[in-house]
Amino acid sequence: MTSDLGPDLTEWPADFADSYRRDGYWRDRTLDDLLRQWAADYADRTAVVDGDRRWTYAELERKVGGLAARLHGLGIGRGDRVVVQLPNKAEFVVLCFALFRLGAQPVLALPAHRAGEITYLCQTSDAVAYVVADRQAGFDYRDLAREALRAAPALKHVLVVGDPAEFEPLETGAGQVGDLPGTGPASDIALFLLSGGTTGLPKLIPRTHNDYAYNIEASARVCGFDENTVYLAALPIAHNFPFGCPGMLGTFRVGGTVVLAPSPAPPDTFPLIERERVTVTALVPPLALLWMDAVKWAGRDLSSLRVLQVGGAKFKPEAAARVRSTLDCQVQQVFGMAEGLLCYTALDDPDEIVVGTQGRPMSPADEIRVVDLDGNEVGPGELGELHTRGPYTLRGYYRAAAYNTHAFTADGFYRTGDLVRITETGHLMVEGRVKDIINRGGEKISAEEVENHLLAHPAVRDAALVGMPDDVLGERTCVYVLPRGDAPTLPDLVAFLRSRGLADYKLPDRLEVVDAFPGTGVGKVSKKDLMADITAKLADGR
Ligand code: OOB
Repeated sequence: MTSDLGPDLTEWPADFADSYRRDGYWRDRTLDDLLRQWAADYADRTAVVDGDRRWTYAELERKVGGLAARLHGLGIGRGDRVVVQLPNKAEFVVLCFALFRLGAQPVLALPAHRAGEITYLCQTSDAVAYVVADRQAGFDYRDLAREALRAAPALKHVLVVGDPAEFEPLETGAGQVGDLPGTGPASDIALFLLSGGTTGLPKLIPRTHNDYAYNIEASARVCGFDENTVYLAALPIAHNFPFGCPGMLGTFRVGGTVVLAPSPAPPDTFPLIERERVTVTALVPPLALLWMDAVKWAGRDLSSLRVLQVGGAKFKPEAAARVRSTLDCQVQQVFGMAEGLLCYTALDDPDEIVVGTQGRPMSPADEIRVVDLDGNEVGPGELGELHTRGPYTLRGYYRAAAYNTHAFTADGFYRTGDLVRITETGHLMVEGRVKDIINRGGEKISAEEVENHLLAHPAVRDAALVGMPDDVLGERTCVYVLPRGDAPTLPDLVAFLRSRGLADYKLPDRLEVVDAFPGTGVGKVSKKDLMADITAKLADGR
């Protein structure tokens, strides 16, 4: 489909699609085909563990059939978007596959998202349904649903895991399996992931069945997953990393077991690792640091853990080097993005590579270029912006034709906005970025999005959000404000942003009130100077 804003899916050019098929990257099987295959191959093995619930592959497949029938009965079908905002619960797994079966497309929101993000997602995707849990971590998602219903006219159904209040319950047990219309071709969009987005609002990333099936298949292979893999989903499962890199889906691909953790905190995860004999999990760097400390006093047996994957933000070499001595397992660095490209260090790479680089592109068909400001390729070892294209990297964001013209090169490379260098061995080292995003411990914050909200505050004439160094999170946020009249305080701004429905992780950590912004000479704020300013203040202990 194409809206006024652009196509839903920017197809790969025919010659690329042909070669991806010919070379076996795309196999024209949908994610639903894969589930059916897994249910046949691994029927009695345990697929999912969620608290006391343990489902075999056959049970999972039956529940998917039941839920798909029920959703079909509600009128949800091929090409419909469904915004899914669930914690790491078994219902999430059934729901995703039920939607795949119907050819409906989950839009994977994070539990941290609030009205600002959710209403935007429902509106932009024309979602027909929104699925939430009743209450989680002290927050009532049904309130969010009420707001979304007011803001998004296309929204017909709100389905709730737990107490539905005035909405419909999401029941994964019942449902008569009847004839269903079928998923559609594997070249269709299977799901939407969210990008950090350099402009005001997050962009929707269409991932096709073909591209995502390859994503999980190749990831599982590179990461050595097999039927003995017990994967702990500790990060929010809707994120690409635990969802499919190789994550949950990569574990299913090989008949392993996925254990869902209610949170990544050691009191929630360590007992699960001990009880389920977890072999591998994925974390962002701040959580890896926390685990390395917590293991000393936790008194839990983590000896089953073989591999700790770390990615989402730069994992410093000093920290990476400590993983083995603290957690007694191997570390694997993962540099990935919801847009596609995945780089992994190999399990048999020498220490200096595992500790000092962010790995290598996982596919022989991944094309990468490192370019200078003029778009010319730089030499080996030199710093430049990473551009990439390949069989699982998008060619365009959803309904964003104008944005796509500069997010991609004319020949279809995605401009990642990441500054990297490539070592002689072909490994990438991520050194920074050119995009205006702050990476707060793996959570991506678009400076422009927060600034736009702040401009609506009566005491803010102008605002510039920058990252400031932080030992644990890598970066936190500092907002520079030119006041209008009396200067606002940080609590004022935080309360204001909350009232506008912004997720908590986007709230600024620090405020600096100034009477002028440093310029770049072309009328733009020099964020480089602001970052230097705040870095110097922090170094002075101010
Ligand atoms: C993952 O995906 P996103 O979409 O949340 O964020 C992508 C961005 C990258 O462009 C880069 O700026 C940063 O996150 N990033 C890293 C990194 N991994 C991601 N920066 C430095 N070192 C790393 N290892 O974050 C993501 C998706 C799939 C797997 C793993 C991470």
